[in-house]
Amino acid sequence: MATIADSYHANGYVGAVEITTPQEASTHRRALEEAESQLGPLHYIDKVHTVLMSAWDLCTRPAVLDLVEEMIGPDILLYNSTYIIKEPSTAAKINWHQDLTYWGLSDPDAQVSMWLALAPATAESGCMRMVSGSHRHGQLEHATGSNDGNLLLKGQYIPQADDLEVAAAVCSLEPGQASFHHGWTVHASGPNQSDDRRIGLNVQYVAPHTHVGASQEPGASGTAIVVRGSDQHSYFGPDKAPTTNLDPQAIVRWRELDAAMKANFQIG
Ligand SMILES: O=C(O)CCC(=O)C(=O)O
Repeated sequence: MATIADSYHANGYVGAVEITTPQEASTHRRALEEAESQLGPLHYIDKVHTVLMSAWDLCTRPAVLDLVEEMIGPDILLYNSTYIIKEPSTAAKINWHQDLTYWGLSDPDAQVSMWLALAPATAESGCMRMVSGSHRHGQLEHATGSNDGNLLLKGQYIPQADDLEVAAAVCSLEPGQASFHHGWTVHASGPNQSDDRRIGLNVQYVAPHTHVGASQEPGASGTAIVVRGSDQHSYFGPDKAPTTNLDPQAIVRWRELDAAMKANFQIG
């Protein structure tokens, strides 16, 4: 029987993997919403796992890391985590794109993203759609500056979208379920037409032999945390794991990390 990792390798993504119970997912949603009430909006703020114990717990669960290990190997760095939130009845969407186009990683197979639902992600609420097998065809041409409600940082999108609409599979998730996708997998998501928030915790794992851009200088690839195995390369400098929730010093550092991640965001 095909394993979760077999499906991931064959199709470039795998959906509906149980990570937590629905009850646990709702506890984690409450933790996020309490943090929002203290910090303000957390949508698309990078590296939330460095300040929020809830995010750290979800990113580092042994069951998650077991799957990630089968996808990218035994040494695992936690590179980034962001909440991606679509408010009820809003037009914001995410156009067709490939993540690796703007991360500049040297080995495309050394990275995987987990998208964990903390609220229902359905066709109505704007769950992701994925093009199966698209991870095998490398980089498609992207344009930037789409102004039609695209949430992506530089409004990037793949212009030839009609064929993709036909080919894509809807990847709906119950709270507590996750999808995993490869950095070349073409994906998009529509607006939230439901009356609940659509909330996902989007997490990036990389293997330490990959680096951002050409430089192999220690720390030149940004920062990350070893969450399994070891790092023999040090392309990424160390992030700090949180020890308490919303520690004031960690928050100062996190704001800087978020700004640095956004400044290094690439396209092309
Ligand atoms: O949250 C979404 O709808 C899309 C997320 C996405 O594009 C990604 O995880 O790369």
